[in-house]
Amino acid sequence: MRRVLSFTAPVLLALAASTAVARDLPEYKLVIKNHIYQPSELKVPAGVKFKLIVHNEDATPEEFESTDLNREKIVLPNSSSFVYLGPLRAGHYKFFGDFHQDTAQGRLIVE
Ligand SMILES: [Cu+2]
Repeated sequence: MRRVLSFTAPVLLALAASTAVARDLPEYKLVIKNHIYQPSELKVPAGVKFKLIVHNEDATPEEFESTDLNREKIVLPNSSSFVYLGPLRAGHYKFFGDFHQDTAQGRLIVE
């Protein structure tokens, strides 16, 4: 019993800490409409971890994807999803909609 307690307590503390950090992160939002990202250029601060929410207003699924940012996330029709990003260095990071690459293109402007 004593061994179990000494093992689980640090794990629970770590979980509580990561939850608190995630809750306090700044949030930025992209909207997908007619298979186009709005805005197509999103400014975010350098050196900060943040939550990027992607809301899909279309009736078909999309996948937020970025090779530059090493992320891909399915966003169901009329739904939101999110990814955690950063801290990022200043620069431009392209993203796209994997299912509609002809039109769904954008970039993060990190400064
Ligand atoms: Cu993909």
